[in-house]
Amino acid sequence: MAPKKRPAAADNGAVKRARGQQADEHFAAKAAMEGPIAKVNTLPKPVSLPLKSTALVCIDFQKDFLDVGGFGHALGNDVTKLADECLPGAAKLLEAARNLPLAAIIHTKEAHLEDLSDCCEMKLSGPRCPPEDKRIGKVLAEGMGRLLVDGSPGNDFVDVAKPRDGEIVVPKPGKGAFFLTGLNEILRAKGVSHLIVCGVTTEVCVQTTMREANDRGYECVLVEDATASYIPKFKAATIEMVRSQGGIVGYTVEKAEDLARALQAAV
Ligand code: TIU
Repeated sequence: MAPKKRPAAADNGAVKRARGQQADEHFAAKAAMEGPIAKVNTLPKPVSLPLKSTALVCIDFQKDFLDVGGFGHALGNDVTKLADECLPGAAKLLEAARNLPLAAIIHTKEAHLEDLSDCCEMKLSGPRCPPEDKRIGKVLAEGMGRLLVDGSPGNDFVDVAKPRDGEIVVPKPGKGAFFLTGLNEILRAKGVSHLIVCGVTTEVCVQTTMREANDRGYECVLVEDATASYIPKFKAATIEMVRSQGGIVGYTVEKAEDLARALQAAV
């Protein structure tokens, strides 16, 4: 008897509709053709960054991840080495970006509503959660307030990476900054094609966001000394992954200082 043929996925109406959506409604803007263009010594090959369509994206530089008594600590991590590893680099990027004609400076924060209605059950109380008193919405250390809850002192940005007037803050309920946030619409409205990416933690929110961005057509540059992980070998692995296979997720640059100099040289 001839084996039964499985219907091709494309026969399924829903799949067809999803595939047929106008892709360019979701894609990054085209790279700016006019204005300064920085040549940056990235890996796996050099990248050209058109300043007018490049945004700096700072991911989750929050006390919840960098300070004792925050969410990262509640998960059982040693959080004490993160700040020294990535904040000096982040400060250099922010200082440079604030003096350049970039398209935007974006700060994301992993932050849930006070009633936790935007926190899925799995993240709130699922089997992979820490013990009950260390979960999202609980207080681990008095001065920090409720873990990962918007408006709590511990959910705020660390001083070095605090947003300034005119910069965009994007609260997000997930690890990726594109999920349930409107970030894509913000970037598209500002004509962004390229992202300079820094933040914590490298293999969690940073990598997830870069993968989301890459699928939407944003060219991403990850800045190695402006990102950090609780688990150093995961940071190293992420950097290698991003630039493997010809740059499957994007580009990497070792030093914020070198990137800042290349941006400044272009104007
Ligand atoms: N746990 C961990 O490494 N990170 C997170 O939960 N969030 C971010 O990376 N921001």
